[in-house]
Amino acid sequence: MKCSVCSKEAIIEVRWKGKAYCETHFRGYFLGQVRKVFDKFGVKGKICLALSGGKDSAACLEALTHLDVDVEALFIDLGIPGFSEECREAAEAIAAKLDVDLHVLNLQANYGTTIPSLVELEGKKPCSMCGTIRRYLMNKYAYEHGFDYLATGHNLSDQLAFVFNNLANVYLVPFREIGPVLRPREEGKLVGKVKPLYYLTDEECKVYSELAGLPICEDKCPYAETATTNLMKRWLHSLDLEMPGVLRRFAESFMRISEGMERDEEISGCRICGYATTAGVCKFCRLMRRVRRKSRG
Ligand code: Q46
Ligand code: ZN
Ligand code: ZN
Repeated sequence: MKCSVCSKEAIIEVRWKGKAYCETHFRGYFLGQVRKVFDKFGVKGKICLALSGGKDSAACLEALTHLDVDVEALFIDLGIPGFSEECREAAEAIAAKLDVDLHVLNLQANYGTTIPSLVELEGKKPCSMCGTIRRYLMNKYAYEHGFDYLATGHNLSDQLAFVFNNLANVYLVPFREIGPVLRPREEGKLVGKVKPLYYLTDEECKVYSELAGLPICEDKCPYAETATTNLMKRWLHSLDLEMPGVLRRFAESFMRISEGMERDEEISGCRICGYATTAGVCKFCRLMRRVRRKSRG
């Protein structure tokens, strides 16, 4: 297989474009797709990138260092034995290699709990609590430290797996978050959100992070297998092999549907912490309240 631009040996096929690329031209394509999100949606200002230590957020941070943006990274230590330490070391090594400032937030130190102790207390699915906690803490950190946008390493495959997972549960509220950019909303102290890898697949992100030689954490979270989104991802990737480009077309269709949905549900400040909620007290504060009650006895 030859590169469609320079006819050197290609390292990857980008099937939706019907093109193959060598290392240099693949990097150019990848950065072009990232730049497209910023240019198309006019995302500017100070960016806080949620760095997990995994391939996607690492690739995302590396790509952002090539753009004209002011970026810093944030790592959240969830207290998952073994896994969190490995991820934290990787995040530190990645940030050092890319010369980006890294901030670390520790769930145990700040809130006296960890994901395993929440799982024990609540007996609920770890990933949904983990998602609530990470979304809440990332937004709060970015808001309090004057960032304009919070960037996450969600790629096209993640995005679609998330939507199909919600469709499978007849849960349509997050549909309106399908696009690559969400504007800030002051009424719930919500910073803007940007997904720079929105147009890129899992495989493209993996290849990019390998080419960049980033010291990522390859360990899997011990709870990962409980996430049904992984099943969705496997299904989507097998579909994409048979129907090149179908992932991008799904994303495009979902974006159009979401544009037609009633926008901007009522958001107010949580009665306890002041951050966004549609229910008086936000999910994070409700979870912490239950944890305190249960820990007391
Ligand atoms: S860290 Fe958290 Fe993931 Fe672990 S508990 Fe689930 S959501 S799998 S990306
Ligand atoms: Zn080439
Ligand atoms: Zn709250």
